[in-house]
Amino acid sequence: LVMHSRLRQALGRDEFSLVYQPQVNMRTGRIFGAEALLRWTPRDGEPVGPSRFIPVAEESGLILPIGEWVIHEAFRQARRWRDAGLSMQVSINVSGLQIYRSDLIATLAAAQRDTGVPPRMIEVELTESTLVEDVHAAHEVLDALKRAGYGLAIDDFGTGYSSLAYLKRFPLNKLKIDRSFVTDVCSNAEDRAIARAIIQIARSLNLRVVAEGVETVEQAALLRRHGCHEGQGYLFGRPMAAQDLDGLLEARA
Ligand code: G
Ligand code: G
Ligand code: NA
Ligand code: MN
Repeated sequence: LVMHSRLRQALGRDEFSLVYQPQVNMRTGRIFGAEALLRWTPRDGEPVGPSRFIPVAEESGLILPIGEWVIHEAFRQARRWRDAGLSMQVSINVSGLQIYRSDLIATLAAAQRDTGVPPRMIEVELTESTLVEDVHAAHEVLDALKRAGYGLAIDDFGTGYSSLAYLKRFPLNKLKIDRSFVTDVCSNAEDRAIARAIIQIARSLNLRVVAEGVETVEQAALLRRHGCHEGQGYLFGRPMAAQDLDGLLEARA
């Protein structure tokens, strides 16, 4: 309850920010994009982690205005990278409420108009559980996203309650292998089998596949050997302020 009322004021007090975690091509090592991750630092307090405040924002509906701010801010950053001559795709996390209780397409279109960033530079990340809440409604929104030219990634793949049928039905571009399968991918045969199976499903459906939570060169090498296209994790970079990522991009250029 206390957090709820503090969250309600947070947008007006400018307490949110986005950090960006690099995503790399496993073969070339090139940073081609970044996932935008929301941070909340109340003026009069310590930073609050998203795993604590996002559930509260979702239950209260505050995720709708907050999510709208995230979309506009992510587009503005994509625009800055574009103006700097950098080709960076920006991934945006979207909650179920934004799909089912708001006009996500209109919000994206407004941010697109404001910034001039082409939709192909933006990717929307959704979880499996979000998709299966209302398959019919999700389908309409996802088809519209696809028609508008946005990328579509399934986050935390393999952890939700879902059927493989939606892989065929929904217009997806990418699967993100959940970190829980990556952490022990080198030492645990079951995790390795699951990671390989996800990579194979993705590749045979012509989807891109990215491994989350890559922390070691051994994990990266194994996943690359099994055909994983992309990686994200502390090995390549932590979630960081955009200007710090700029430094990383310059150092690599
Ligand atoms: O870095 P990390 O602690 O940021 O992320 C924790 C969780 O919060 C992840 O599951 C991530 O998907 C989620 N998350 C981060 N930023 C956003 C956001 O802008 N919107 C939504 N809906 N979820 C987010
Ligand atoms: O959207 P998603 O649920 O995938 O959020 C990603 C979460 O994973 C964020 O909280 C981010 O900070 C965290 N994360 C990203 N890379 C790593 C990593 O290499 N190791 C660990 N332990 N966590 C990571
Ligand atoms: Na995500
Ligand atoms: Mn994830």
